[in-house]
Order: sequence, then structure tokens, then C-alpha cells
Amino acid sequence: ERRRAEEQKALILIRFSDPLEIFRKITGDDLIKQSIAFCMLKSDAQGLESCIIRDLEAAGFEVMSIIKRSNGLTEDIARRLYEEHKEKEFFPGLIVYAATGIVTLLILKGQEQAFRQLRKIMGDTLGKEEGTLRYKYGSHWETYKCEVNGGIKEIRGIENKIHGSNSFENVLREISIVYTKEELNLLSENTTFQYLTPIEEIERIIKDSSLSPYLYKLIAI
Ligand code: 3AN
Repeated sequence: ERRRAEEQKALILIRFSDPLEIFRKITGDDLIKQSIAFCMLKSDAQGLESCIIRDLEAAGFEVMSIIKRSNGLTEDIARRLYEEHKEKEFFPGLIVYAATGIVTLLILKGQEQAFRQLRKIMGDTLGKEEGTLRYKYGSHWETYKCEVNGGIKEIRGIENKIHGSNSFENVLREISIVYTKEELNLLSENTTFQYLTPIEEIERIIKDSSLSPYLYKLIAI
């Protein structure tokens, strides 16, 4: 049985020229039903990381990767991460928030549509929904001094400890922005093999095999 798994493993360990292809091709289809979520514990969650991670695990998530960025995100990464808000007045403050202090990046494995599951547990932006993580750990307004059009402006923003992508498309987009190529390579575990088999063939093998999605995940990510 083990040998069989090994053989299948060899087939699955393939080089994807773009490491994210793994997420797209494998988690993106209905094999494991978009079960990957991206979560970031922001600077105000500093010191609460282990409590929050325990809560995420208690809620059924499996933590697949934890990377701590001691210097926060770079400004450029923060801008790209929050691109959808670039026209909003609070944007410069949001960038200061994201680019200052320690952040912890988590890749979580959950159920189908894990991003939805995570958003539900996180709760609303203001942390008003009882029973959610943002409610439990609190949220508050903060004032940032931001450079806007050459001058310094005070901008208020909400600090709510946890970020979670709001669609599966954004899970992939944000992972590709926030992680370095080297980290993505590590996450995809083995990228030294060439693409041996067409993806359809690999999918068929996995579907037909006794490989559980869990094992498959260990191999693939
Ligand atoms: P969520 O994280 O709940 O999906 P988004 O994506 O609308 O919220 O906003 C991203 C982040 O921007 C929030 N987590 C919060 O820190 C900040 N933010 C959102 N709305 C406001 C607002 N009206 N004023 C200031 N900051 C905000």
C-alpha cells in the first residue's frame, strides 16, 4: 500500500513552472473544493497569535504554513494586497497599518470554500458580530500620520487583527503577492521535477486512487 502511494507520489511530484499553478490546477478544481484559505494576523494581533491559531484549529482549520514577517509587509506588497481599496480615503492609513509591525501569514486548509468558512469565523470589519474572532479579540480605530500629496495627513482606520481573503480568486492572488517565489516553492514542496504527465492524467490518477485528499494535499503543497 505504501509502495503504491510512493509510486503515485512520484507521478504527482511535478514541476510547475509557476508554483501557483499548483493552487490553480489542484485546489482550484473540485478535487479538494477550494479548501485553501489565506489568513493574515495583523500587527495588532501581536501576542495573540497562538490564541487565534488555536481558535482557528478548534473551528476545523488545519494550519499548513505559518510565516512571520518581523518587519511587516513592504509598502509595495501592502498596496497590491489592498489594491481594491486604493480609491478610498482610508487607503493610506491601511497601508501604514499593514506595512508596520509584525504580521503572521497563514495558509489554512478547511472545508469546501474555506475562504467563506474563515470569513464567517472572522466576522465583520468592525468586530460587532458576537462569537467571531474579531469580536472576541476586539477591533479599534487608530489614527495614522500619512504622507498624502506631499503633506502629512491624519487618517483613521480600523484595526481588526485578522485579514482573510474574500474570494477564492483573492486567496490565489494574495498568496502570489504576499509570499516570495522561494516560499511558494517551499510550499509546493518539490519543484525539481519536470511536468511528466498531463494534468488531466494526474487528476484521473488521484480520483481513481486511494489517495485521500489529505495525503494528496501533503504531496501537492
Ligand atoms: P474586511 O477585512 O472586513 O474584508 P475590507 O476588505 O473592506 O474589510 O477592508 C480592509 C481593511 O481596511 C479592514 N480590515 C480594515 O482594517 C480597513 N477598513 C475597512 N473599512 C474601513 C473604513 N471605513 N475606515 C477605515 N478603515 C477601514
